[in-house]
Amino acid sequence: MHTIEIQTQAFSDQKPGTSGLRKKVKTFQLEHYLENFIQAIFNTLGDCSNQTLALGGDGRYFNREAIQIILKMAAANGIPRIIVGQGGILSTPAASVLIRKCKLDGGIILSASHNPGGPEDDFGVKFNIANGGPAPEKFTEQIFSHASVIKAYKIMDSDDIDIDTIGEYALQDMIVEVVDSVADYADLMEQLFDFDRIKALFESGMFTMAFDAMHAVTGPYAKEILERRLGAEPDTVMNGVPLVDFGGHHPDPNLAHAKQLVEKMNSASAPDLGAASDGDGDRNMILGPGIFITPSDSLAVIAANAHLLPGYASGLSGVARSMPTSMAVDKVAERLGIECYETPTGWKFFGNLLDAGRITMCGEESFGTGSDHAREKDGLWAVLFWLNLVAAKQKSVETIMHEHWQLYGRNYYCRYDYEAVDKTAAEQLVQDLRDQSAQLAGASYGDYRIMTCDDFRYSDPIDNSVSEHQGIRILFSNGARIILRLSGTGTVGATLRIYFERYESDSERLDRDADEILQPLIEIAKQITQLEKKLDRDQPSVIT
Ligand code: G16
Repeated sequence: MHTIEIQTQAFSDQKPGTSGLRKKVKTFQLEHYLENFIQAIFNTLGDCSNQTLALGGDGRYFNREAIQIILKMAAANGIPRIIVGQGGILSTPAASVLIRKCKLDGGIILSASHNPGGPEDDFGVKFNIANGGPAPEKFTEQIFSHASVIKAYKIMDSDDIDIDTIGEYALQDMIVEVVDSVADYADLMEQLFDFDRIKALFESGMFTMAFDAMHAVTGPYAKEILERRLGAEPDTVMNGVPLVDFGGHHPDPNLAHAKQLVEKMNSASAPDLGAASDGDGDRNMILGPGIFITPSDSLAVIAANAHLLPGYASGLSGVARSMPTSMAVDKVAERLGIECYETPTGWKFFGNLLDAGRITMCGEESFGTGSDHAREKDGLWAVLFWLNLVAAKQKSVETIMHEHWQLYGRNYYCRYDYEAVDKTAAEQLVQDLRDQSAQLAGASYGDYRIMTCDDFRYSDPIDNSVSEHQGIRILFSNGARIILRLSGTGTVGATLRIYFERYESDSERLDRDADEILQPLIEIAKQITQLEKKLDRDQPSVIT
């Protein structure tokens, strides 16, 4: 067993996006590709001899091979200790919890999140820092700089490590500790929520739920927490066995991809609560019989009711949402008299606010909700929150949502995604809009008058770093919004996301069809951007 130094050449496309580096598996399998990026992470860390790390992934195709390569490279780079989830499995929130609990210096998480898996599909690598959260932009920019000039990487010439058996192993001078992937995370959930109350709800025989793990990483977590610790029926967890290709499905918990669950929730025998999580367990979708709770509404409900749950009984210091997320949570913050921060898309932007104690909860329209218990969004946490809420209020999901709208008004909301469109055309469309923004202010479209049109710029209140070009905002005088931005997580061409929002406070108009309410805004967006012509698409790929 010895260290070898391999000569390599830089790849020009290793710039991390919204959440790490995501590429096709075939790209990661190119000779030196994964190794270059991992070495760039180690080079960014600098002196590795005092860096203890977590390592794990969502179990998708290439996870196990990548883990072995990373372990051998970590040992060769002088990392003294690395904690690996058993079988190479760690959900993204569980990795965040592990880094925080064991006071590690960071972690490497292998996941392309909700993107499909398998030999023809996606893989990803991201680095989380000591607070348990995604590395901030200045760190990922350094990774990219190192990756762009890399000439060599170090790796051990050694046998694979047994990552399936809990215990400690030596790889040259490095200790590899293989730990239970679920236990620490499940223990933390037990501290945050009233498990006795939830257990009583299940035991009452009056309540059932369905949780769709989508053959992704949350299967074992959900089985342990929902079925074993909380006593839910044994078949509560659907698709609970993680598969390397997620059973050929797209592990994205939304109305388009969690079809089986959606059908169940719209059937006559629907359970009382339906929920799903994604590939790496950080996203969530909440449903009641016949009702879909938008992620933005879910964040608002969670913030409004946090004081009812043990982990949050002392109230919230503040809340935050990403800019395209609906402004429903702003209304809650206003009533609670707490600050509501508006950040760019990307969980990494919440890290500083959470670390500084400015916020307790945060969320995004992209099916992400979380709190200061971790530094990642957390799918099962959100599901447990809703379960605990139903148990505490003894009310249905639908009633909780309707009562919320009655009190705060309703932010009708939806998102159109145009996936895998021509990258140059999509970038040009956004640029055209930027160029047009001054003329758009003051323009009227039927009842809608544009107040301002700008390109969102975020100045972090903690470290004063500035992030430019975070999405075009078209803001109307009646409070409605159209937001356009290019996704930072796709792997083919570009994905244009358009977000539509309109607030309604008239109690007679809270139960309308969102499509109908938002249709005028959708038409305005098409007219202003000429997207159908410019992108050669007459329909979005996904509507959420
Ligand atoms: C990641 C980020 C989220 C972001 C989402 C969508 O989620 O962690 O903060 O909202 O991507 O980003 P984009 O709109 O740029 O595609 P995940 O669940 O994919 O890791």
